[in-house]
Amino acid sequence: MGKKALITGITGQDGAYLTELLLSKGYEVHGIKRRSSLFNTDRIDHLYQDPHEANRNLVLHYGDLSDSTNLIRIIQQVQPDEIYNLGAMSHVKVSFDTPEYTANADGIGTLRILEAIRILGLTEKTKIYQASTSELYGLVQAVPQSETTPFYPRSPYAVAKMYAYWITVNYREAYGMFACNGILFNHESPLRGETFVTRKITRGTAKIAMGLQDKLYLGNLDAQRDWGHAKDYVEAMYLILQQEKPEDFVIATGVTTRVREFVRMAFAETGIIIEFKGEGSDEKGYVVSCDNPDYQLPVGKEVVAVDPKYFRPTEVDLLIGDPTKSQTLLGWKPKYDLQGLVKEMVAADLELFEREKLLRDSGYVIKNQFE
Ligand code: NDP
Ligand code: GDR
Repeated sequence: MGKKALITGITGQDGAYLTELLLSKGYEVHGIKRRSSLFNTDRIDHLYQDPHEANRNLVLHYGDLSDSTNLIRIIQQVQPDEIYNLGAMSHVKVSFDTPEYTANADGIGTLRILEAIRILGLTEKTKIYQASTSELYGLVQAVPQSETTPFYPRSPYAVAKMYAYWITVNYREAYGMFACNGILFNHESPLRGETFVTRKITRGTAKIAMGLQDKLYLGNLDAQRDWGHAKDYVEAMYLILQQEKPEDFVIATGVTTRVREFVRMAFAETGIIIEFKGEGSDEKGYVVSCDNPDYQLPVGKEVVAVDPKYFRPTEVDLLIGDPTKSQTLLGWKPKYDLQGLVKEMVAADLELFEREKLLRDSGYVIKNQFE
């Protein structure tokens, strides 16, 4: 019989790629989804199986990381071999607006899962993967950041994830549980949430090229991130739980890039070359040339501007990971580089907005897009 996995956050970017991966390996996958007033399963709809079908290998359960009773019930029912705890309020900027909720879901939520395993007597059976983050490094102490670099979290999100990191380590040491942290650096894809910077940029680029948006407003263009592809990173999650010994791993590409450069690369994918002028809040991006006959952007047009409302009260300036341990022990190596990632994301957003344009041209109303 195949293994059973339970994924919290199955409706998110990583949840969707991980579900595909585990199904392809013969797992029976169970996922926890939150009740919402609109359908929230877009990313996994292609994997959906009618609940009336026999022998389903993908099953969704309503639940929430803030509700222990529900977590205990689902874990008891499923008896998973592996739990991937990906559920979280995952937006760093939004965590400054909802700090208590973020602590509850991202910090205590992890404790609830660990306690559920203990209460149910599953400490020998169930392995757990905790979605830790490079945001733990926060204010730069040393680069590149590895498993031994000290933490200095810089947001309510990062502080909540720091609690989750240490409670995972503590349950491993105290109760001998197979509990591991994957300290993952930023990873993106066409499924990335629309308000994270890479997706905001690729969506904005596509809409500006197609004449559906005038300008892209961003925050700190100087921030440096180590960006990888989510598809590569869910492979690492899986590998971490297949090791002999439970350990924590940094997953990163080892290459860092500024937000400004990501913007340039995205526009270049559409044949539009831009340059930046000015500094700080006055910095702007202008069209230098446009060699794509489909897009009519005049040279000199201002397409990017800074809006300080996107600045964070405390920022993480530089992230660059050292993946030596994961490469050596897990044999993990990313298949995508940044150029390939940007190419795929821009292509997907161009296709998305071709469809939206068609709807708009046919008189349908397009939904509001909040950033
Ligand atoms: P997403 O924001 O795309 O997905 C988050 C998921 O968590 C969604 O399924 C969401 O449900 C669910 N969720 C949110 N709050 C709760 C809650 N209270 N109870 C149960 N589920 C909840 O994040 P990613 O897929 O990008 O990231 C996955 C995990 O990895 C997160 O924990 C994130 O913090 C962490 N991480 C991500 C990195 C990245 O670069 N992507 C890097 C390092 C760590 P809904 O769809 O209903 O909103
Ligand atoms: P991050 O990702 O905070 O690193 O967290 P995000 O894409 O939100 O920001 C990356 C950097 O870009 C700067 N930035 C902007 N960010 C957003 N969202 N919107 C803007 O307009 C904008 N302009 C500039 C930010 O200031 C920041 O420096 C992500 C999440 O997936 C976390 O859950 C995860 O833990 C970390 O990555 C690793």
